[in-house]
Formats: sequence, structure tokens, C-alpha cells
Amino acid sequence: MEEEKMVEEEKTEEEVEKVSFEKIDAQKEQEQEKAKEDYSGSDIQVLKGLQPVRERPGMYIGTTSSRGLHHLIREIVDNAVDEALAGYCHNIVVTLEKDGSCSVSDDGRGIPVDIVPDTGLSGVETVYTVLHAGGKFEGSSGYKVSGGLHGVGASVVNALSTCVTVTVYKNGKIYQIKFENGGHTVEPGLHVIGECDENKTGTLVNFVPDPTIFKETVVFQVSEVREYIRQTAYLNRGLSLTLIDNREDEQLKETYCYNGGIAEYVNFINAGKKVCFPEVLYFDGKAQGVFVECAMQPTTSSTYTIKSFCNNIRTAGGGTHEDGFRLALMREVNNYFRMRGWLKKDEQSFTFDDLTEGLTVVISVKHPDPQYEGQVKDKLGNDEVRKIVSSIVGVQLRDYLENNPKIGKILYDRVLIAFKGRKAAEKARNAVVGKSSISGIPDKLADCISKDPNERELFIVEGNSAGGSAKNGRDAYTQAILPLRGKILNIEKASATRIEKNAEIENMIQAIGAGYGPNFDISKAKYHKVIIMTDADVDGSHIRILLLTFFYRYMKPLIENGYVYIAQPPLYKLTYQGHDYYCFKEEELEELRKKLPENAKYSLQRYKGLGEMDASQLSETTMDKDKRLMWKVRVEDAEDADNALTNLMGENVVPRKDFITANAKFVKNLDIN
Ligand code: TSJ
Repeated sequence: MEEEKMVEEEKTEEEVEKVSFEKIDAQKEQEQEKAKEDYSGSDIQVLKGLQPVRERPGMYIGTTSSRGLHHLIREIVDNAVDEALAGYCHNIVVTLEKDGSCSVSDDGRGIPVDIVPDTGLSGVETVYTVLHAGGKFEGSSGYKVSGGLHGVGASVVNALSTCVTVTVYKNGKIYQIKFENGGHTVEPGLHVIGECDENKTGTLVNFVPDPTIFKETVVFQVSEVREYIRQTAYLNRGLSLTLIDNREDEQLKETYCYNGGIAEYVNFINAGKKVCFPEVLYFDGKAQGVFVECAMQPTTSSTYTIKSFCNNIRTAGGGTHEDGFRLALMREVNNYFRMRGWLKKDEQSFTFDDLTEGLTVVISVKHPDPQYEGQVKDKLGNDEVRKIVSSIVGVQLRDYLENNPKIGKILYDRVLIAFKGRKAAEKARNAVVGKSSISGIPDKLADCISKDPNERELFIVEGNSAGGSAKNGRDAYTQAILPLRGKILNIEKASATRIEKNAEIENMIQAIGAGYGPNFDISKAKYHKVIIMTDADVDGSHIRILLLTFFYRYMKPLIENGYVYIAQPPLYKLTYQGHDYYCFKEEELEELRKKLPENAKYSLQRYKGLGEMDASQLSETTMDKDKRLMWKVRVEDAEDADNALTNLMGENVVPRKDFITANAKFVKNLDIN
């Protein structure tokens, strides 16, 4: 058994596919043989085909956490979006049902119901029971499964669900097939269950995620689904996506449809910022089968926001489409400034940082054969895309500037501000560095003994009392403590110079030891884990946002390399018969309570702050490497925090409430009245 698994792992994707097919073929023979018995034989074969998914769900959907759960919805919706991209579908509806299931429907052509020669199964069944059914059928039947999350799809959802029902409206008939327990067909084959209007076509899928796979939770979060749906609507101009939540007494129903596509997306991102002009620059084009769209607009904010996508999938790691954009921007804007005489011939060009300060950009490419790179496969790798984007954006940007000199001038003024700010900050930095390089180690830092950055951890702790507990409860060999006193400076409003002079921030910069801003050198970082440990209250959330934003803006590689974490202290301590039980979530507390005998006498403490825990409690629950729960911050998380901060603290106050709701994970307890 164990050996079999090992072999399986070494196989290339192609070979794994072949294995699945052989099994399906074997199933066909078996089916004929066993017609006299019952259908369970074939059923078991199909299940075997999907078994690798159940054994290693993480390999197919990344994680079985709440995030993985929501990937299931994406996988299904992406298939419907593909139908929209093919031009046949205009409306998609996602419904979170009362029974905990999710339904996705579209008004496309309906999944093919004819037999696929390669599998001997109907198109619908093939899609749902054959792993990577995608490319394989492209030739024979034109079927192509979505780019989805790294090209898995419906079969993976099937494998990870206790129940899937697929209904297809086509040819005036209603076809249906049901699967149970990770891919068992209830009754093999596709069944005609009724008739419908000849003109009605579409696909309806209902699935119930398997709680034995998604152990953390099988409850869909509206906010999470909404974000994905909204993003998908922005990325596919004119496509209507409706979100329905039937789980509460009062039904929620929202429809997202943007005729302006990604240009409207830029408006949305910039809603809380002050824009330099109301127009959003938009360019698009197609070359070598690659479709490119790019929208941008400068703001007075201090950060560069770029959201790039390939085939509707976010590429947070950037890649060749972003490279192409950078090349076009640098070349064309600098040339234009020179042409207008604003940049003298012998003057250096503006840097990318100058050109992009406060700029918001959305780039979306659609590629027939995307290659993803990087540890988490979130970086577009196709080399030809660089040139394609650079030339499409370049040519149109040049034309735009030539035809809109007013915009050109505003752009120049904005870039000049960035340039001057950068020069001033450099000057101030040199002065500061010159003064305070004496000791290099902040007084308040309780450093650890180990010298190996790989195992060194820096806990940034809010409040002095918690700092004390942390110091006493830590593993002094690998864990360092840096207490922060009170609130750190609001990075949104403060100038670069003030930020650098802020004591708390200076302490952090010194402790981490790798510089900051453009000079940040990740290879010098003294800790490979920087752990933010704050209270679960308003101030705690606030400080967490400020810290994340600071790291995002001034030490971005720290986040990109996955060095930044957020500690998760428990919410409750339940004491029963002399034992302490810690709960990190409300649900955990409920679970625990259920396990206790009826009328059990226990005491319950709700932790409001870290300071309420003594050293050993803090160590045991939050710091101990074997017991703690930590949240690794991804670039997107920091980006969210950055946006939240911009909208909370920035100049426009209107979207405060919206953003607090949207960024609940950062600002859970913020008082918004
Ligand atoms: F895959 C899936 F089951 F997850 C799923 C697929 C889920 C949902 C909600 C929709 C779909 C889907 C698939 N919607 N529309 C389609 N279209 C096709 O599969 C299709 C139809 C006709 C033809 C053709 O060449 O005639 C080709 C395709 C790919």
C-alpha cells in the first residue's frame, strides 16, 4: 500500500491521467460483465479514480482550510465563466443553500451529454469522474475544462463532496446525474428526468462539501464568496454574476455586472483615495492568441497597487505580464516627459518607484496555455507575454498621452512629487543613519541566544504587561521579544521622514536589522519569523493593521518570503475538573461544550487581552512551537490591510463603513460609530 503511493507520486501528470483512464476502461468491461449483479462495481472504480484527491486534497486545492472550502465554489464557477468567455453564457448564479450546500447555475449551452469516445461516458460524467478531464478531450469533442485553480475542476469538487447533483438543460430535455460520498454514482449514467422548453439551456450544479475533508469548517462565508464573485464580474466585462444566500431568514441577493470591466475595478480600488483625475486609462489588444487588458489611474496615496490576473486567476507573485507593463510605463512615460521638455536630455529618467507612487493598475491577460511559477504558483511565466503586454500597453499609452496633454501634465506633476519625496527621504535617512548607528540594538529588545536566523523568531508584542509575560514565557534560545508601547504612528498620514523618526518603528527596523524601503535587504534579516502578537480587541486590530501596512510598504520582501506571521491567542479558557482547555474559535468552544456531560460544572474565561494570561499560559497557548496557532501573512493579506488603512485613515471618510465590513478579519472589533 505504502509502496503504491510512493510510485504514484513520482508519476508525471500525463501518466496519472492514463492510469485513471485505464481504470475507467476496466470499469466498462466490468460493467458489462456485472450487469446481472448491481451497479456498485463501476461505482467503486470511479471512486478509485478520484481516490488520490481524497488522499491528498492539499495537492489539488492547496489547503483544506476555509480557504480550500471556498476554492470548491471557484472551481465550479470557473467552468461557467469559461462558457461565458466562449460567448455562450451571460448569467451565473451562486446560491448558498439553507442545507449547507452550494448551487451554481448558468445559462450556457449545458455540459455536453453525448458519449465521450475516450471514456465511454457522457460528457457530464467524464467531467465529474475523470481527473484532469480538461485538455484530453479538447481535440475530440471540443471540451476544455476551465483554467480553474491550476486546472483541476469539477472532478476534484466531486471527490471532496458528500453529494453532487448535476442538472443539464439541453435539447428540450432535463438531464441529471447524482454522486455521493466523493464520487459514487447513485445510479450510473445520465438520466433524463423531464422535459423543458427547447430554448432553455444551461447547467446547474449543487454540491455538499465533505466535512471529513474540510475538518476546520464546511460553512461558506458570504464575504469570501462575494469577493470572488465581484472580482470575476470586474474581470469579465458584461457578465452578470448573482450571489444568493438562503441561509438566513432574510434572503440576501446581490448581482454584480460591470460593463466597464477592469476600468471599473480601478474605480473600486481607488474609491477611498484621492484620484489625480477622474479618467481611468484603459488599453487592450490581442496578439499571438493572448488577450491583454490594462487599466490604470494615479492617486495622491503613497502606495503602488497592482492587481494582475491570468485567465481570471490572481497572480499575486506578478510575472511576465507585470514585467511587460513596467517596461511600457518606464519607456513611454519617460519618453513623453522628455519629448515635452520636462526632462532634460542629460537628466536621468524617473525610476519605476517614482512613476508608480500612488498608481493603481489592473492587468488581466487571457492565455491559452498559461505557465505558473514560484513556490505557490502565483507568478506568470510565459516569456512571450512580456513583449506582448509591453507593446500593446506601450503603443496605446503613447497615443493616449499625445492626445491628452492635460493628463500628461498632471501625471508629470504627480511623478515629480514622488521624485522629490524620495530625494528628501534619502537625505533624511542618511542623516538619521549617521546619528544612531552606535549600538544598533534597541534597548527594549529582549533578544534570543541563537544566531541562526532560520530558527530565530521575533515577537512584536503590544503593551508592556503582555511584553513582560512574553519575556518570561518564551523559549529564550530562539524567541526574541520586542514590546511596543502604545500605538505606532499612523503610516498613512505621516510623511516618510516622520515615520523614520518614530521610536517604535526605528526599534523594529533595528531589531530586524535589514534596513527598510528601497534599501531593505532580506538576506540581512536577523529573524525568519516576525510574529505580530496583539490583543483581540479594537486597539489590537488597529496596531495589527498599522504593522502589516508598515511591513508591506517598507519591508515587502519580508512578507513575500513568508517571514511575517500573526499569532493567534486563544479566545477562551474553559476549566473543567482542574484541567484547562483553550479555544481559538467560537466553534471550538461549542464543540467542547457539547462534549462535556450535561450539567457539568466548569468555569469559562474570555480573554480580552494578552495581558490577562500569565507567562506560562501565554507560552502554552500562543508561543510554544508545538501548540500555537499562527497565521502566515500573504502579500494579499498585507495588501488588504494596506487598503483598509488607506480607507480608515486616509482623506476620504465616506467608505469607512464599507471597508470595515469588507476587512472584518483585520478590524473585527473596531468601533465604527
Ligand atoms: F464543470 C462543471 F460541472 F463544474 C460546470 C460546468 C459547472 C457549471 C456551473 C457550469 C458548467 C458549464 C459547462 N457550463 N457550460 C458549460 N459548457 C460546456 O461544457 C460546453 C457545452 C457545449 C460545447 C459544445 O462544443 O457544443 C462545449 C462545451 C465545453
